Amino acid sequence: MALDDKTLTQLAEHLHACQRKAQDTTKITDAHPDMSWDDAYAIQDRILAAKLSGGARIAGYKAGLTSHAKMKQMGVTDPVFGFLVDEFAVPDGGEIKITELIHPKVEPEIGFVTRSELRGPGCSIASVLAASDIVLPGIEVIDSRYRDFKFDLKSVVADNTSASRFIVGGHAVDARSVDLRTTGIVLEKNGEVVALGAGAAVLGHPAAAVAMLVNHLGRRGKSLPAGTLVLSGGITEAVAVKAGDNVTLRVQGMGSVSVRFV
Ligand code: 0L1
Ligand code: MG
Repeated sequence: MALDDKTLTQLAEHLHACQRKAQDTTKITDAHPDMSWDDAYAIQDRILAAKLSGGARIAGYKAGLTSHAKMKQMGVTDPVFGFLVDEFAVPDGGEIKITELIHPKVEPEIGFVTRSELRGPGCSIASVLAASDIVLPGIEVIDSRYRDFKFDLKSVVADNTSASRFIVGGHAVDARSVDLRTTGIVLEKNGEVVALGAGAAVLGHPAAAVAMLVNHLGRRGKSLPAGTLVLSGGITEAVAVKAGDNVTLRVQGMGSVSVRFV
């Protein structure tokens, strides 16, 4: 660790406050250029601890920056991982108040729900599929707390990988009954197609992102419990939204999931 305990706590409190108040900030590595990866995840852990002590429950995990389109958009080469809590969940067809967010963007994703515990290292696509119950369409709403999305990867990790809202819905299917590499998706905004792709855009197979998450947790002495939702990462680049926008994600063989920004 490059940062001391007090600094980690102060940075977590700052980023958590920015998320709750929908206020932006400069990236935290500007003031702490030596911040390490362990520091970044320690800050994220402190934000989670604050949410749990405030009554929130873990709703799942997310992998981010998992597609080449998104990596190119962000100028990075590695995925990142974050947590989802119940306060981020929005029902299928529900509304999100734009005033509660800073500069939201939506990402089309495949959600996995596990039926048995997954533990790394050594987790593979095959182990994820064997341990998965269902897969279903998911829209992730990201809302970086960093001004104008100007950040580096460590700052993004500390900021819980920009997690802010998520919506899952449509028709869940058996994870082993579909070829997720060739599963097509169409993202619509106000009835217009704004992005399209296939599951293979996520690291060759969306389950690869889940396996990387499990191996990441394993390195930190943690596992992915049975019954956990994992958003496996944007299949396309993220699309900006504003008040009045209706967003629908259609996933081949799994129906659609929608959300409205008001
Ligand atoms: O879910 C993600 O792909 C994480 C994105 C983090 C960077 C951003 O805010 O765009
Ligand atoms: Mg995402």
